[in-house]
Amino acid sequence: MRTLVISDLHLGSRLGRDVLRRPDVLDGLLGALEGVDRLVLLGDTVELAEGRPRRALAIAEPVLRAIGARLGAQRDVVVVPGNHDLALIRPWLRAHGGPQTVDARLPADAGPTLARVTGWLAPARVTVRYPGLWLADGVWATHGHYLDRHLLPDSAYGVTRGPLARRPVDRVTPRAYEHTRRRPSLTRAEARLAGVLPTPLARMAADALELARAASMPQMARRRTARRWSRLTVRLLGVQMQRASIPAIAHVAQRLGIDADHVIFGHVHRLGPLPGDLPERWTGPDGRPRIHNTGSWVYEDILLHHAGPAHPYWPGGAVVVDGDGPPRAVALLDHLPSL
Ligand SMILES: [Mn+2]
Repeated sequence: MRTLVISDLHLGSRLGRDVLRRPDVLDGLLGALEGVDRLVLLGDTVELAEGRPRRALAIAEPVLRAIGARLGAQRDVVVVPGNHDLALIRPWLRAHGGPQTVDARLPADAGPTLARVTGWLAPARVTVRYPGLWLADGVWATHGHYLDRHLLPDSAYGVTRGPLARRPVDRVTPRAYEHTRRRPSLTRAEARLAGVLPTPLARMAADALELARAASMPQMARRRTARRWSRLTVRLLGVQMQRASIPAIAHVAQRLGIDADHVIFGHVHRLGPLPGDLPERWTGPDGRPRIHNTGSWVYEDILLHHAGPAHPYWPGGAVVVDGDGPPRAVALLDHLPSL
């Protein structure tokens, strides 16, 4: 059983950084489905947080139809919403008060927009899971936006009062991470900026948020790629948020009571671990679980800054889960020298 996990397609994003709308990039993904039994879309598949869902869905439709057609009726695709496409399952979340388990299975028509998206993926066999799913024994995958709750001061989320305020050893259900109404949310701030600012300012805001996300992930060993990063990027990386995302996602898994050897997430758009990454930085406390990131399918100017592949922020990342071996990060678009 071979599973290919991709995330953060952000199809239909206002700034057009979603590379899968390009035919040559889509061909690269379709080619990579050869020999794959199951495709997991691990969140932020469609950009529904920027306040222009009709346009985003119109751009997503042909891409998702092509993926469904290539998979065919004998293969599976799993849709796991993230923070930018949470609108797909909002009717279900409201009706159920949030997921009660870490791998809830939702009906493919749990909301009108979800029904359209899952319909486009036909004839592939579509299932919808949230907030994550077990891909194999000891391998759990989730989009990863729950980690945002551990990046900001707890008081910003009212965490000092709710169930997340209890001692770190206490277990919580995913519902504890869903209840953010009337509280600050990175996603909401991001969406508002992207939706209302004039394009040049929206671009700056998107860049700043990409930098913030990047700053929360480890850098590669300097010799391999760091010198290719812009000086500004390097300076902004590595201060307050550096290396915060991996401990935060490990913390999420611990709070949810997930006993995994491997946790796969997306959300921060940083493919890894790659050769040149320090393995000890890609784990939870005491070396378990090992953490893997799926990268993204968006082109982020400020992070790439004239760099080409191979680069941890080059679009086209994926994680392969295959048999009994550990999950491994793969780059599917390194054959495209420019995007
Ligand atoms: Mn996300």
